[in-house]
Amino acid sequence: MAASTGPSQPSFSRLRELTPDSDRIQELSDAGTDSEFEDIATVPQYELDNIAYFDRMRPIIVDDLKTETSEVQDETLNVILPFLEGNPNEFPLNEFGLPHLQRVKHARYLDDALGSYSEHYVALDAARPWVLYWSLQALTALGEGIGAFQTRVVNTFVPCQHPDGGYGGGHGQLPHLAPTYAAILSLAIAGGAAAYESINRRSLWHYLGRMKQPDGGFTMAPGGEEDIRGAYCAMVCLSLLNLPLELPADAPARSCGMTNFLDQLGDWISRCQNWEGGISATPGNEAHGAYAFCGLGCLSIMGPPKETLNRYLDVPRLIRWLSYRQCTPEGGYNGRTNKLVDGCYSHWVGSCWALVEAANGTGIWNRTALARYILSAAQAKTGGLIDKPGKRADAYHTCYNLAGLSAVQYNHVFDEDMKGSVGVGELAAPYHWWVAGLYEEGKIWVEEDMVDEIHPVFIMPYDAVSACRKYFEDKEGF
Ligand code: FPP
Ligand code: K
Ligand code: ZN
Repeated sequence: MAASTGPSQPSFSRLRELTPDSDRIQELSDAGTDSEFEDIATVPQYELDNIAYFDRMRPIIVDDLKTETSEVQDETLNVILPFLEGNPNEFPLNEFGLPHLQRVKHARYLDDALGSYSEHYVALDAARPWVLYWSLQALTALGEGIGAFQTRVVNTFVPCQHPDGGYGGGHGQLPHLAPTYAAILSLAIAGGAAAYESINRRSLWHYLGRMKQPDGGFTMAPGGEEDIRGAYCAMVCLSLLNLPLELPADAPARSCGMTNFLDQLGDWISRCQNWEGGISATPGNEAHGAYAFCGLGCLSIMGPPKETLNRYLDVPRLIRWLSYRQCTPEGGYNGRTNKLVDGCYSHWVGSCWALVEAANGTGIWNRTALARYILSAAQAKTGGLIDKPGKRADAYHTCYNLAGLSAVQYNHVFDEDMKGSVGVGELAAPYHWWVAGLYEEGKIWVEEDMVDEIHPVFIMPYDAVSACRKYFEDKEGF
């Protein structure tokens, strides 16, 4: 190999430069060049046992080109590493040396999140249905009963429902598919006939019909943006509420010859997979973890993942892109190429794996490292979960970190032949999932750090999913 044109040799100088503990990094570096695991004397035993060697060290090969991107990545690593290697929050540790899940603090944080807000939060008004969904879902993930909120949830959403169908953020606000999705999930989590019956399914069906576009996708609002969130949100509503797949007579897409909500939808999703292998908001855009989950969720509602994912996506290229989202040594995920780790992608990317595994059996993810990021770096000292150390907790990051932790802890399987009392009729594929057991290999949590199982397509409790669908399967007409 000609030295002048070959790849540059690994240089450890920048590793030292980045760290306050240069001795430790020197040790890791020496061990790296010699491949001598035993030399890493300062690494606690739990890490040696459970966290793969290369997953706990700084990058060996560092590009000498400095850019804004590389600098912010370096700064971020310096903020995060102390949380992976130590315990700055002084949380009680489990037997693997990682912080316990701070269940009591998180539950208290979520109770607060469901309370009153000062006028400073006015910008959040249109997202009120989301705050309810994130908080309720996160509470159920922590195993907390939400029965006490049932009536309040119904009362909150009644005035958000628009007379022409769908939900807005509050009384008098225009409907939009995002708050509609959050409202339907919240009502389904709350459960019970009062919650279910509060939903005007007929007007919602018409509303969804107005979102269907001639190219197969869905807009988020009348005349609004068409993106893959729309496709996922529409499929979630149609399936959970057991609405007819036939387009309503007044759906504008009928004038282009469409008759069914699924017309051209798979092909439209297919066009959202880009050259990176990931999935973007709309055809031709940058792939992003949140949109990847929407795409996979949508396809997993349209039919068995083995059929739909393999028919409409290049699954091996998708797997490659998803696996590249896991950051080393952070352990958590980023949402897109060359961006920063963030706890919410524990779900947006982490929850893709169950769906991909159902499609071709292959998940390339380090569950141990993801759990380490969530427990060590994504728990706020005073409760709630976060993007990364230094950020404030919010209901969104609390919900999706916990959903990611659940994805890590359970093995979900799709069973084509599953027979049950629920899951007859249209869009019935998502009622064929069950939890086959716990993930054990390399686990670094104990019982106390377990969250509840979460339905891999809807991101809410399994029993709330089947109870809602069953209610509307048993009901005649709208
Ligand atoms: C980039 O933000 C993030 C996006 C462009 C996508 C956000 C979309 C969702 C969270 C999905 C919503 C899903 C439904 C079901 C409505 P950023 O640039 O701040 O973050 P990044 O640097 O991590 O990409
Ligand atoms: K982000
Ligand atoms: Zn985030």
